[in-house]
Amino acid sequence: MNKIVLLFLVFSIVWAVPQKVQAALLDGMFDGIEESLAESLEKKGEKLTTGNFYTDDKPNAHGPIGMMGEHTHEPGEVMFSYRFTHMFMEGTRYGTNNVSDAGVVMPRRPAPSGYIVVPESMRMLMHMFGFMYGWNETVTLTAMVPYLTTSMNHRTRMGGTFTTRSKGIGDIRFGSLWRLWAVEAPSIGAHRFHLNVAISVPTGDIEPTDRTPLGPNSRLPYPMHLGSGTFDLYPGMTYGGEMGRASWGLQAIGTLRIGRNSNGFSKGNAYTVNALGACEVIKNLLSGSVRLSWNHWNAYDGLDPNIRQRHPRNNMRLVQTAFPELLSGQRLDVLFGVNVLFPDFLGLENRLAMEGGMPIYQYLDGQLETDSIVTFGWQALY
Ligand SMILES: [Cu+2]
Repeated sequence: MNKIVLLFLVFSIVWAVPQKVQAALLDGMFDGIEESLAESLEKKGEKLTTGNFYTDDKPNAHGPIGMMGEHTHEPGEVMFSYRFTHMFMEGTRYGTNNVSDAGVVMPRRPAPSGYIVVPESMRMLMHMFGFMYGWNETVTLTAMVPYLTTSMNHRTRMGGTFTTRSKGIGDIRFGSLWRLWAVEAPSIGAHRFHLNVAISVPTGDIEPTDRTPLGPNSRLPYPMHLGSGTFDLYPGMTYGGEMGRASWGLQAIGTLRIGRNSNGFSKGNAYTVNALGACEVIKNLLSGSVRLSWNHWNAYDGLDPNIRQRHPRNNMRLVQTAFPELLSGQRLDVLFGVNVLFPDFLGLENRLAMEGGMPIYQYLDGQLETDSIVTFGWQALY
């Protein structure tokens, strides 16, 4: 019951509260800055434009496809998108060091060693269906539905191997983007700011099961879960700049868990900071991008008592992924992307994009390290 009330509240804030405001939220807040800017531009014979969030016919008018909520829409615009993401993890990392599989299962003390099983690699595939709608001059509404497929390969101390799998719908996310402020002129380029507000609903499975050496229906450890089990808030802020063929951007988004889930734990809070630069390589057709993505996530609070940590007979520690206090980390990814904008077809603007990269810095507490992330995407605008 509480969850229904909470859900209603959040929907009101994220989706319903947006009134018919016909301007960027902070219009008029920076009159002083705008006036002095306009004055100095006038001396160069230029005119300052405020409140324009629209970029015409540019492949880099949208950010790299691996990013979310980096662009807003004009009133009445509808966009559907499909993304396919492949993430590959291999090898265990303690701090910034790699530890061999043999090192993880070595029966010596203290940690990092002494597990019965070591995960060798993990693959995560995600299909993400997205929807965006420009409600008015200020607010763009968003919705995202992910479908996940994961698999993890393990090796036991005795040398045996086994694979566990989980798949299903993830946590559905509803959000809104609020235009704050925008200025532009030929010599200073365009500078746009918007607010990101989103909430996810715990639709993803936090009790996936599969066959393991413990039995045919063992509850799988935390990295195989398809959702967080909690309602999560994603507050953030995005800045986008543009001048000639170049564009750039900065975005910070937090992940805040509300309470604990039905199994008595919560994933850690997290935040992401993205910095990107892009260039229109072929006019109105193709752009390239480079993005740095900093990710920081805290360890879990609490644990699921039905996820076995120790062997029922000899009480030895089973596997690192069953210890949620070790699931924190930091990662800096570098990603290269391409956006292609197709000419209008049947009134639809179609875009194809790809982005891929790898971490250049990674700090983990004895967990599988990420090796590569690749995203393909299609966006159709009406
Ligand atoms: Cu869009």
